[in-house]
Amino acid sequence: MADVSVIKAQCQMKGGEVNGSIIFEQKSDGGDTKITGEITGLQPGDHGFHVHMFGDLSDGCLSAAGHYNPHNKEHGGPTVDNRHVGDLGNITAGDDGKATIDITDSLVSLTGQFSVIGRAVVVHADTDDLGLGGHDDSKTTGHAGGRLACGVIGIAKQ
Ligand SMILES: [Cu+2]
Ligand SMILES: [Zn+2]
Repeated sequence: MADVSVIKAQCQMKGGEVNGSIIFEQKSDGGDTKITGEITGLQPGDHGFHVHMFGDLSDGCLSAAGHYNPHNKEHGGPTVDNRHVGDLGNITAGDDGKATIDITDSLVSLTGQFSVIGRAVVVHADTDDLGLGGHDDSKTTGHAGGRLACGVIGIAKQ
């Protein structure tokens, strides 16, 4: 039997005013991934928070393209079955513009065929409506608006 270790990845979010640091941790034999960290410089309130397809920031956060969606699902909230793998819902900034992130997710993985390592995290200007808002883009982006900051998920020291 192989030893079970913890896989650790990190993401530095950069966007001018908005910056942050996120840590991902998962056991090497799979299971839930813990996502923790902090983003500062936000407007108070909820902001969409997703893993996007590409770790390509050559054209800023735009070249990260759409939400990471290897199973061809609709956009949704983190607790429903019909969601993109990258759909982590919202993070909430306080009056000081700081959002503390503490998410446990069953689909975001650091290992296997659908690993998110090398992909990008994006935080948005607006609230993710979790697919329920009835806007043209609710079922694709959660109507979360512009991209404030992004970063590539990279392997961290274990
Ligand atoms: Cu996004
Ligand atoms: Zn999505």
